[in-house]
Amino acid sequence: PKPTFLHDYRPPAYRVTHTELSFDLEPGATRVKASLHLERHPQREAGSPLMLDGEQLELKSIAIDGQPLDDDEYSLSETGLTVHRVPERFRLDTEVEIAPEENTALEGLYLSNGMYCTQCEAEGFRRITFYPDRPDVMATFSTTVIGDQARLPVLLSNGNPVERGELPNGKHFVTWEDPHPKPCYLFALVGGDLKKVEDRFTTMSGREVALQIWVEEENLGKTGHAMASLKRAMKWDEETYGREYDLDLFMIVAVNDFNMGAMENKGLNIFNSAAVLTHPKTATDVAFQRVESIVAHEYFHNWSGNRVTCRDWFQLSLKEGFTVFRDQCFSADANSAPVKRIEDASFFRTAQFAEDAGPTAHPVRPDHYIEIGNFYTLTIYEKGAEVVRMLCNLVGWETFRRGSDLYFERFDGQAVTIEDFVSCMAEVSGLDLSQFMRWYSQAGTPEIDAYGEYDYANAEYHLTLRQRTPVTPGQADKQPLHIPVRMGLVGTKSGRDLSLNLEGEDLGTAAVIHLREAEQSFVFTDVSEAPVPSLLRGFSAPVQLRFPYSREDLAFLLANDSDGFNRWDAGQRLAMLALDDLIAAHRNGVEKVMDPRIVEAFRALLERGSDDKAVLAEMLTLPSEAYIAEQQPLVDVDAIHAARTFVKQSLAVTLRDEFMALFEANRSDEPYAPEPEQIGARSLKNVALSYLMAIEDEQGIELTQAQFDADHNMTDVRHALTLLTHSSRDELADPALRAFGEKWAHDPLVMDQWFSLQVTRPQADALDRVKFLMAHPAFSMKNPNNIRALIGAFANQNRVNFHRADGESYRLLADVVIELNRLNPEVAARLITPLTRWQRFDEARQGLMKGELERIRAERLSPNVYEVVEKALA
Ligand code: B3K
Ligand code: ZN
Repeated sequence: PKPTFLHDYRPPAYRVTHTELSFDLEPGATRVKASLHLERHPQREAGSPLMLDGEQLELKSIAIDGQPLDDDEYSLSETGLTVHRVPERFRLDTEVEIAPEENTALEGLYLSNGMYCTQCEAEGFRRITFYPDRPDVMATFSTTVIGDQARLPVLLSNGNPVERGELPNGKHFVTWEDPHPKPCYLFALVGGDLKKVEDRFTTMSGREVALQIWVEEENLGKTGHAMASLKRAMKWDEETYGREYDLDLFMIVAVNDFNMGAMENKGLNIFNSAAVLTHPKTATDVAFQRVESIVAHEYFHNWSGNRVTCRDWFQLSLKEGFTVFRDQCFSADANSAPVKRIEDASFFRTAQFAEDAGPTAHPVRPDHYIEIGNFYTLTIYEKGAEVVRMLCNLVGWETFRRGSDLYFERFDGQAVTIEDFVSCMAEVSGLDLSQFMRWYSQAGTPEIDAYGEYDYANAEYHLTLRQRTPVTPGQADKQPLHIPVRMGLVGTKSGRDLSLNLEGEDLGTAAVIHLREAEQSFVFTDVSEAPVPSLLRGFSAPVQLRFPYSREDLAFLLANDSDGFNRWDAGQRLAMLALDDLIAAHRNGVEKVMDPRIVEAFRALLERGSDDKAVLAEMLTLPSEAYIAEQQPLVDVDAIHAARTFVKQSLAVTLRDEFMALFEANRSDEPYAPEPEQIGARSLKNVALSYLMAIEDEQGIELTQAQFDADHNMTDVRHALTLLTHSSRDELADPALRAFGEKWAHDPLVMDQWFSLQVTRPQADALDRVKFLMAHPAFSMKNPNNIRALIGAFANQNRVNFHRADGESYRLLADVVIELNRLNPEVAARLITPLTRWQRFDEARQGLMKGELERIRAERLSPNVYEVVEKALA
């Protein structure tokens, strides 16, 4: 496979102005007829051949302007079709046969649980018909879907239904028209036996929109939250961005087999059922919140992605970074804003930092790829969102909104670039954003080393920031970035934010300073008392910040920082210092001793309480093993696990009564609602319970068992079952697991949770459980949710067992990847991730991990898996 390069971009030789499709969904012989209205691109020379993408298609007929082509007038290859000579404007008619029944890659047209559905982004449409499968070709679509009336009573596509009728042999058809020009990656089709839930939304200009969620009959009772989220998202986008929906119908369809969360096809979003279905008895608070944010994300794409789309796939973050930023702000408004920021930043610092430090690191706008399907990454999505957030913070919300209006107005109906977006922001703000653009081209996490000194005699505070971006594959030279650092100086006497006077300018008590040089000093004057600096408030830039804080400084910030995010971060940093010592002690075989300052800081937190329970729950949660590992020079999974367990147990022993009181104070029999107040209380109660279970406190065990038995809602039941399963009390866990597994055997989304919580248990039998559960009737290698819940959860969340010294877990993962490479390359490539991080481990594990990567490399590989493995072994 050969890479595609950004610098090779050229507009297409021919564009499609209108596309007519007709699908005959016949088992074993699905036929697709396409009529493409084509014309030469004005910027391209006359006489170019017409090249269309196409894979796994059997061509049945081809004609230009009604004239069938002779065999020597075109040629076919594995990847497409070339017509050697074509007119300036013409109609191309083709007919192909495809095999959705055999499509296990879940790209193009495939079957999920007996229903036909599509996934075309990024390059799936070429598995449906011959077409210029690139986002800068935008056409209106008219689609007729034909199917068996009994088996496929519902036939959907983009836009509005304009005609329907009966056909011979028990078939029927529906014709759909989508008036908005779109790239083919936004095409969608669904055919199946589905039922709908319907609602309405009146737009800001008074138009009525019908909202439909289509599901299998047994799931009709699980759509309420998605529908409510959709309506909130529509309203929010009108109020916040002035964006109105543009069709009379908006549909969501839930399917069980889906490679990702969901897809923003025009007017017909297709969702992984895990990202749309909820019920208090089957979905946790986390799942409810995930559904809310994904429904919103896909809806927001209607403007940021569909109306204004990407010129080429290198610009993917143009739509994804912006849309993630939009969904993050939506969720922050709908829930607790500080806790949303803590969750996002904490996930980012764990997972995106790791990606940026590994062999697959790439810029927010990559400059080459082999398989674009490998670039739906945390860097494109989450780092892309952080970059947009920085832009917003740099220019201020009102100006950002004007820039966004300008962008949508100027580029409506076009396929554009990241420069086009940033230039709108530069234009409305008057700022020079040229240095800022480096955020898009430079990979790697910038590191900032900060030093501060208080000059008593002159009442000055001197802050020095030094930035450096580490080398990443293919990028040896790094330039300084433009980094906004939001900060305050917290007076050690008053505990208050001091006024910031920087070079004669009064910045109030909180400000953003701009780091542009490799090293820069900032002198604050009239600093009335010795301060502790609070830096990078709200995680104002996606960087790793180091400052030589003492434990007293951190305990002070934890208690006094006016910025909620940095209060949380101070607690995390404090815990990290203690964990570092304990990891070293474990490695050196020295007795572990708990730092009393940590215990006191936690006691203070518990005594003080908080208005925002969800924030307090975050503050009481220790850094994850994955995050701790990210902060270590060499990852020792056993030492990390032992150290973290030790801290947790020490806190639980000393603060046992406090945790018990916290648990009691936050239980409730109220009917379940996925609302911020309730979610916060449940988190806090469940965090308390997990401390009690860390020491297997007898009363704690009883409470856990009772919480499981009470069966009040899935958040509580799952948490209790997880605590039992991860404890040493198999005599309690086993019957509970059995009862749960039997009760929910019919519900795939609950069975996925049952898989995950078992394979993440720390006990040494976890790998055996993985193997055992892979043979369970509810598990299928063809279902991506099953793969993620069982194999993915084990490899990414059970660090001690995945990194077993005998390498048996690496072997299992490689076996699964090899099998999936044939079945579903996109999911296979993603599953390799933990093996690509071999550099971070000791030599023995490095050898074992590389050995497995080499074993994978020896197979006949899909481009997806090939690209990842090559990078990992480079
Ligand atoms: N745009 C889709 C992702 C498609 C991934 C294809 N391999 C979902 C989203 O970001 O909204
Ligand atoms: Zn998206």
